[in-house]
Amino acid sequence: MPEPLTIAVSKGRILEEALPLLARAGIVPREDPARSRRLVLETSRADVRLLVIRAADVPTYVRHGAAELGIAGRDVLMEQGSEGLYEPLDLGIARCRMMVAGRPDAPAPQRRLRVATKYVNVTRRHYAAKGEQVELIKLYGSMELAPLVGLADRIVDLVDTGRTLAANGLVPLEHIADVSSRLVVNRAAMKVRHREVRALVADLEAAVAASGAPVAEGAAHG
Ligand code: PRT
Ligand code: MG
Repeated sequence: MPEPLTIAVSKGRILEEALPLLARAGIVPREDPARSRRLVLETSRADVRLLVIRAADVPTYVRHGAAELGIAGRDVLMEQGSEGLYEPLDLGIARCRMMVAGRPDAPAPQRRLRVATKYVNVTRRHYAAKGEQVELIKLYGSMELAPLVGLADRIVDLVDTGRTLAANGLVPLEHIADVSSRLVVNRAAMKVRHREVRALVADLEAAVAASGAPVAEGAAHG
């Protein structure tokens, strides 16, 4: 029996939506990942195990080959870059939009716009493309608070229903990107374990197709 293939996935909404897809590919964790404290989960397939880690850490594990595959939000991939990764499949799960948001009533400031976000790279590129110089404020969460307390004029965050923005008196102002979760594959594993990896990608592709979500991107990003 060769080493199992390892899929890195984050707890929370991505795992919740990934589990039905994985199940359709015959991959069911041996314990309930929502309850288990274990970070490495064996599955019903002896050739596949799961690593349960933080969303922002998934590309790192896969890039370094600690996991051959991973499931990562496009937001995280846009922010971190997809160096060392193939991105063979849009899983169509955990969908949302990355948006600029702010207070509806705020006058334009007489200084550089202050933008709070955890996506500083994406935000820098977004404003650079518009030819605007902004001051970036890096936060790790609860971005919606920043405009309320005068920390920032705008935020860049993920929006799904829009309820979080509305609850904090904010409105979406600009659309940056549509986000869903992507399957990523370590480039070296794609070569060295080509047959196993291709077979698993094909299983997941079939699972996505069966779920009625969009299928392959076909593209391999560098
Ligand atoms: O929670 P932790 O700090 O470990 O990490 P994380 O916050 O990155 O993880 P998690 O599980 O919250 O999100 C993981 C991934 O889910 C993200 O990287 C996205 O790819 C995807 N995703 C999809 C979302 C949302 N939809 C989403 N709505 N992630 C976060 N949100 C948040 C958003 O930041 C905002 O606070 O939900 C709020 C907005 O939701 P609405 O419905 O009120 O608009
Ligand atoms: Mg979170």
